[in-house]
Amino acid sequence: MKFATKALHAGVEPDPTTGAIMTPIYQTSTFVQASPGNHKGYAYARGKNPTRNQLEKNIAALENAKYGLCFSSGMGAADAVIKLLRPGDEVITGDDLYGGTYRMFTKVFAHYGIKFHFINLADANNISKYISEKTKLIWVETPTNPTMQIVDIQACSAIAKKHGCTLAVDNTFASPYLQNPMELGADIVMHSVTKYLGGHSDVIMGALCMNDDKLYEQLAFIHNSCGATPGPMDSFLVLRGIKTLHLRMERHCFNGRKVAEFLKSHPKVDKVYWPGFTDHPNHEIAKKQMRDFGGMISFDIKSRKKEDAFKIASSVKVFSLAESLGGVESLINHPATMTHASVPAKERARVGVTDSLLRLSVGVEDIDDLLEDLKQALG
Ligand code: P1T
Repeated sequence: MKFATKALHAGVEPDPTTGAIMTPIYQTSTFVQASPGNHKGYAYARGKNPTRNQLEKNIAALENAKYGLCFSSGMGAADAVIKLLRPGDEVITGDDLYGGTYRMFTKVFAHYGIKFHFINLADANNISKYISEKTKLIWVETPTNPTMQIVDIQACSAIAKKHGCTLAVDNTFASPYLQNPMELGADIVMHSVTKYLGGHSDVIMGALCMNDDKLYEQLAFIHNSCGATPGPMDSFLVLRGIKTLHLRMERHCFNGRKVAEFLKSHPKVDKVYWPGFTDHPNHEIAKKQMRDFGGMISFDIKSRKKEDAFKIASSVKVFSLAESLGGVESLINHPATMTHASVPAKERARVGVTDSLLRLSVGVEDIDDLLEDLKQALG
């Protein structure tokens, strides 16, 4: 089945009792048993819920994976992966990550005796300098949030396999429409479903996909035991959102390119971070592992003044100033004070997350209105 067909149909069956074409919202916490243990495959909804199960199958199909698990947030999904580790284990990850992921690694799991190395993964060879027998996990975000670095998934997978450690890829920025990390050798694909998969800024959710039976069993155990599972209404909304993922992504990519080109030629804009530019340092890798370049763009302004960045962020009329991304509506974000505020200023500066950096999630509105809006906001 091709992507567009899978988006609509994979894992989704008409309701067996009524034939309803839309997956019912099984708004129930528990399921009646004829005698103890004698049930129809569903006992308690933290463990299994039919609406959620259809969504899990659907997302797994989009990532060409055997298994999918949905969580109550992207962070809930990432949390489950780190819970595979033990005190003394080490993780190699990028130095440009979503601020919340960085916060969870440094402020929660570092206290459990897990060591995180935050390194520049734009050159995967850097991993060799930090890898040891203690390394159990390589955690990659690509494209990265917010500086749109591209990490070579295949190169990371070769290193992970050689050293017997797990490779997890946060595929949130690309979505399964643009990139399928399992096909490039990842063991786990993670999503903030909140973003492109949900697509309508109305749900917080996460997901993990994997092929390995043992890894699935371990993660499903953590999923049920720790309980960060989403409700059926949210699962329904995401199933509905995914039906147009391919259509939305086409427009995100089209609009993203136009906005990136506009910003690049604007006299007040200095640097534009977007992997579709031929002069992006890892453009060739992006071309190899992604189908297109998406609608996420960051840019720095020539004045390098925080006040000027704030003025732009507050002057937009079609774009909205808000955290998050991947929804149909265009958003602008000031990473240093919003999404990446928990990353220390020194660390932020090292990767280019300056006080004058702005990030755009380019939505699916008419491109003329988006360009007009940016033009007037930039002044
Ligand atoms: O918000 P949540 O669903 O828990 O997902 C966390 C997350 C994980 N990974 C990446 C790459 C992300 O971008 C996010 C969430 N990011 C934002 C809210 C943001 O505006 O960047």
